[in-house]
Amino acid sequence: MSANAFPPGFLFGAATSAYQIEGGWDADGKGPSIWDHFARLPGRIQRNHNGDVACNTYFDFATDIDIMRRLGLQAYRFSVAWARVLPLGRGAINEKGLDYYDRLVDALLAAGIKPFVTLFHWDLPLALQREMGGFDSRDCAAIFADYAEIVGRRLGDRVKQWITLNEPWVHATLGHLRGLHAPGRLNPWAYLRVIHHQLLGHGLAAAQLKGVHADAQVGISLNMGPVYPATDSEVDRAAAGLGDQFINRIFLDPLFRGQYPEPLWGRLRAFRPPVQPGDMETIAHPLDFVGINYYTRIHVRHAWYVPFVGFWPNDLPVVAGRVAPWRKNGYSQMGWEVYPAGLFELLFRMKQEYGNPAVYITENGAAFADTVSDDGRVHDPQRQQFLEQHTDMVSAAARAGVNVRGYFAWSLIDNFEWAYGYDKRFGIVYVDFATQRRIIKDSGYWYQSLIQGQAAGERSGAATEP
Ligand code: IFM
Repeated sequence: MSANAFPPGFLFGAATSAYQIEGGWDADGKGPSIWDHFARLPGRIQRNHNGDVACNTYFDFATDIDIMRRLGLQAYRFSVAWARVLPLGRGAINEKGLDYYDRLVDALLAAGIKPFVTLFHWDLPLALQREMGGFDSRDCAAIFADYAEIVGRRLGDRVKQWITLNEPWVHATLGHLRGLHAPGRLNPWAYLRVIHHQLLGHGLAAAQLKGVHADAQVGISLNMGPVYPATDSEVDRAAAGLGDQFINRIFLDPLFRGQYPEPLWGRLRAFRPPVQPGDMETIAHPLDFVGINYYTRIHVRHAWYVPFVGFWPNDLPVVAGRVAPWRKNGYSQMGWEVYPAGLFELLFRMKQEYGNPAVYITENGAAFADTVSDDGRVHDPQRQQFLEQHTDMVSAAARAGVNVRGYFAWSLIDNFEWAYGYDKRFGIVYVDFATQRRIIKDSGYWYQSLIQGQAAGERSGAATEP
């Protein structure tokens, strides 16, 4: 493989999720989700935005597929709104909801774009939250797997790549521990239950998906970030180890090693859910691929006052009287440090510590304050540079022997950025939310040229050279 090339068959795509783009929140029999409810609570979302209309893709996906085709995307990752398929989360199926995804998949395939389907990207049917506390209840795992099977039966003849859960850490942490996301709970006792039950749901769903289509490739998307100590002190280094377990290994270890990471798991014994015989085997059933969602790295410091874990993220600009060295790097509009080397580090770690599984970067991108210029274009040099630097790291990781198979920019289009509403734009395509007009940003054109160059290299055989 030559420098800055990617392995043969490497896929370039872009990603979205249902609540963030679809709109049509109650169209054609869809049931309410926890996000439909949460976003209506005053003050929960910046400027009280919500996903009722979003990018209107429930009513028009053709426009975006046309854009994907122009960009040369080879794959598109989207999520299914559980409550569109099962308005109450279980029981009666809403055929019109399934029809929508059926049409979407057909249109993607007709455009030569491979669908990657996520089954749960946080928009749990509200009925399941009300009846059982959602994933706080063990029952939700089996209910999720049944829903996965229903979608698998309908789409699995054409969809081969499945992602059970998107960022289960975020759903547990922001949704059940910190109350910043739906369902808005602040309950430390629910936290590990929600993690364990999501993992169990993942394992059960993987088995059921493969049960209906033996050739289904099933993975999971995890938000990951390397964790660094704020200083070189022993206590901060120990804090970083715990931070890594809290953010990364809490999912990686059960999935790849069949056990929760120590010493974190022991420290949290007061909060642990009952783990039943067979659970860890179900969770650790071999994955076909793992999805990494990468945005930034994390610094932590020892914090004696934080019970049980004893660490806290360090976002102070000054450490021990000096400007923290990592403050020298750029930041996105989210306040997240731009740190491309972290992506290489995570990828290489998958090779070194977790047996070199197939990996897709299922999300990577950045929000910047985009505007439409007088020339009608959206010039977003910072996002373009972000994508260049990160895709370079992916290429470098592939050259270092990491089994990386594809890269999805987050996001295809500007969309509803959860608690931040529509003010944070991650798209490589700009959306004018008043008119639903799309404008391909400069970063989108740059991505198009990367893909074209790679495809040309593959045709001439360059990408397969050692
Ligand atoms: O928009 C989100 C996405 O839904 C999940 N991963 C992170 C993105 C940016 O915050």
